[in-house]
Amino acid sequence: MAYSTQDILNLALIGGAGVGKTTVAEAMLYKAEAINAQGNVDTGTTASDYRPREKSMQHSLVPTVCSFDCGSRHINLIDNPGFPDFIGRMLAVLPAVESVAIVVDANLGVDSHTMKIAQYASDQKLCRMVIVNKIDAENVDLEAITEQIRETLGSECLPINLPNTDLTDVVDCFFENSAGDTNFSSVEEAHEQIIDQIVEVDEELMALYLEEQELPEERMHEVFEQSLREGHLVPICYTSASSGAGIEDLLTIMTRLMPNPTEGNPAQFLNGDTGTEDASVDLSANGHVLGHVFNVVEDQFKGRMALLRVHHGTLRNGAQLFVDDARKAMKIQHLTQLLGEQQTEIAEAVAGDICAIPRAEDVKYNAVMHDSHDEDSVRMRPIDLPIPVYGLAISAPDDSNAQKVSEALQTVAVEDPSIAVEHVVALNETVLRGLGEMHLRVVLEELREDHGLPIDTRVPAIEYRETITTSAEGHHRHKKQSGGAGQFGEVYLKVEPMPRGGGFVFEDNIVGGVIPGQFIPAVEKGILQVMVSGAISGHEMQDIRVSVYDGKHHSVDSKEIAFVQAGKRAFMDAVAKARPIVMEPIVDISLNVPNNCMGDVAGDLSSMGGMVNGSEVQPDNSVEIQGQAPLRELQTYHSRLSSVSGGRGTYSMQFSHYAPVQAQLQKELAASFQPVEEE
Ligand SMILES: Nc1nc2c(ncn2[C@@H]2O[C@H](COP(=O)(O)OP(=O)(O)OP(=O)(O)O)[C@@H](O)[C@H]2O)c(=O)[nH]1
Ligand SMILES: [Mg+2]
Repeated sequence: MAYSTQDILNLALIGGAGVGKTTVAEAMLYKAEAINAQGNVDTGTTASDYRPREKSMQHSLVPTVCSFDCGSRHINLIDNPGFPDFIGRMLAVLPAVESVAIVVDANLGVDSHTMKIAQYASDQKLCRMVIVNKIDAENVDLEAITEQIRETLGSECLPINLPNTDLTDVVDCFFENSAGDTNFSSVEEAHEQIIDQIVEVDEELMALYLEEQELPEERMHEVFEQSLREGHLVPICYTSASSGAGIEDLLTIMTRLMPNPTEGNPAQFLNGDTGTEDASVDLSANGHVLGHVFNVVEDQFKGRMALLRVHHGTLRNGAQLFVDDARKAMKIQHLTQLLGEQQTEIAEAVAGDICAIPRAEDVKYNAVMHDSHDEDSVRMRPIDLPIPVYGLAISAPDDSNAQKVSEALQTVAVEDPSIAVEHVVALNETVLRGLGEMHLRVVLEELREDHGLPIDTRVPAIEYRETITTSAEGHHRHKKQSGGAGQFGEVYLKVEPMPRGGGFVFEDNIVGGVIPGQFIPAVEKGILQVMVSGAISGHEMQDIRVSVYDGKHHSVDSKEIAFVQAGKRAFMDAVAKARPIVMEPIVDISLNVPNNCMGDVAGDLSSMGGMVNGSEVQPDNSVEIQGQAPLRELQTYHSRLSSVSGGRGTYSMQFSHYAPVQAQLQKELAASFQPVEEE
């Protein structure tokens, strides 16, 4: 079907694990006749969960694009993983869509994870709808769940259809105002609530409505879209993806009401080398091509495929595109549209569309692809992705595989924005970091099984940091006379603590050239050596301002090496007087545990020097706990939580901040530190 920007609907299914996103996607694809038979997650036959590991785990692990036509619309539906550990993968696709459907399990309602991701969608200014799925399940109380959705996600959530009395179908409350007995509330009440809500975004229309008690038909669509855009209306609809109830109505709502790319809020691009200036992109199908890579998929046989959302212009097969600020263009060949695993080559993708670019070896997640150097500095406004902290030190058991393991790790990091691979030089350790135990387990399984790589793991060393807590002055005179030429350099400096995140600031406050300008970089170099290797415990230093304000030089003996040494020693002298401390990473941890072990889990957390900041009983009688604890104690938390919760607890964590370690630990770290002396 030929389609234009106005026909496109980009929508991401988001929500917790197991709520039925993949099954809803499957039911929609089947209803729209995009697939011949409705598959099932339990038998591993869905279009979306096609990867072997998704089939064996019966959970989605990677976002999957399913593009299909329905009526006059071209729908790009993105099914996402629901596990909190994979939240980074889900968040990364949000800049590609105008709308999200938050899927809620009719049995369980909204939990804190769902609230969190719904908040992300709202912060991204995406149009939202809610799908209450599994209405066929036993003993569901849909009225109570609807109330809970409105309490947790906002009173702007309003039913746009209602389940019928025996929950085998739904009754439309918006288009036809059709008759039919409903499970709760009434068609008239739901209809009126929606109309009352949408007229609020337009004062003139509101006045007209109050006068005539009716809305002009031709204005209805426009105010509905405005309400979605402003987050003033979040329609709720009901489905049973397994029985098919409500699926046809869901498709009708999506095709008739959910925004096309020009009706949603525009993606937020930045321009300029500083990355602060807004760059508006107007979705015109003419002119320069500009797209954003929201996901990258590695296939060990087919290579890397970049998933691109076109934001401007029309991308044609064979076009030449620049990747970010690269000078050389890459030729786009085999432009593709995806329906799960199925790939269909297409001739072009218009502004607003989502497509895939195979053999995109040099393209990374978040790249901007464009066909004119005018757009070299355009970037997507960064989304606030969680910082991965759960780490495992990785090594190959033998040297022959070391290179392959290292390459495979880089590949994994390209696919998932919440995976970080870092080489800690000081410890000579390669550390793979993710959001939790399951996250890394899945990634390591992929490496071991799919790539056939033997990989050893162990608990990584903690990356402590050093800083100072007060201002102090330091001085060093470096003087050396060894046979012929001598070395001379003298430095006076002052150190000051900076707020967390301040990094390192170096100020040259020398007057009268007492240290000649050409030696200042040498002084800074000496100081940086200590900043990197640490002064008291062998860990990197941070949040320090250094001002070099006096010194001496010698016309013959002053040389770079002398000022490096003088800078280094003067800095160490100042740090020693500035009450240095060692800090450790503290993480935010979210736990879900059975209610009856809440006390044990909280007690265990506090025995590790952590604390509970809040807890909430969930509809399934589990408890969500939010807390903080030192990463040092959480490195092997998986087995610990497993024993306290009888194997039924789950958790994920992300970096929060650095905090001082206790005095005893600082003493131990300092005692085991042996600075390398070089003169
Ligand atoms: N009774 C009932 N079961 C359903 C329904 N929809 C899905 N399920 C079942 O619920 C389980 C989870 O469904 P999925 O579609 O995999 O859920 P998901 O949200 O994609 O889960 P993740 O991929 O882990 O995020 C499967 O066993 C489905 O068969 C429904 O409407 N009614
Ligand atoms: Mg799924």
